Amino acid sequence: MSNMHRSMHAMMHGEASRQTGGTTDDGVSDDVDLEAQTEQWLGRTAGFETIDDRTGESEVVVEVGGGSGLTYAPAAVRVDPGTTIRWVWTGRGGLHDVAFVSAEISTSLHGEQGAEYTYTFAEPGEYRYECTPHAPVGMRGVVIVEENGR
Ligand SMILES: [Cu+2]
Repeated sequence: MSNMHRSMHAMMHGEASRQTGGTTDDGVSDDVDLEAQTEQWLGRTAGFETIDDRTGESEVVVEVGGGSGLTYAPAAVRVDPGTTIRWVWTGRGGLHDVAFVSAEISTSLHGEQGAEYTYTFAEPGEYRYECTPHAPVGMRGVVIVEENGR
């Protein structure tokens, strides 16, 4: 593992706050809020076609710079709690990072093939992230962590 991996993991550990929707004044539940937020997020996500169901897997690889280079691939994954996501830079599309929306944390920018970053999602929730330089062109992703595959 690189130093980048270790330091980022330490930095993120315990800090990647769960994205909770909260309860709105009109009584809309957390779940509905989260689904609406994720739906809106994915509507503006480049390369998004469907949420990739990866429940049952302990580790899932997401390409940073998938396709022509300005997407995460797959952009949306559904996983079980305790699953490790491994973001692997493809070397395509220039400099990318992985910046979580709900927490003031992000990886460094990398352009080189083979850079990687891992994070294990212990808690159920919907974790949206984006690439800082390419957010305006829809380089976004989401990790949906659900108990019992729902
Ligand atoms: Cu990017």
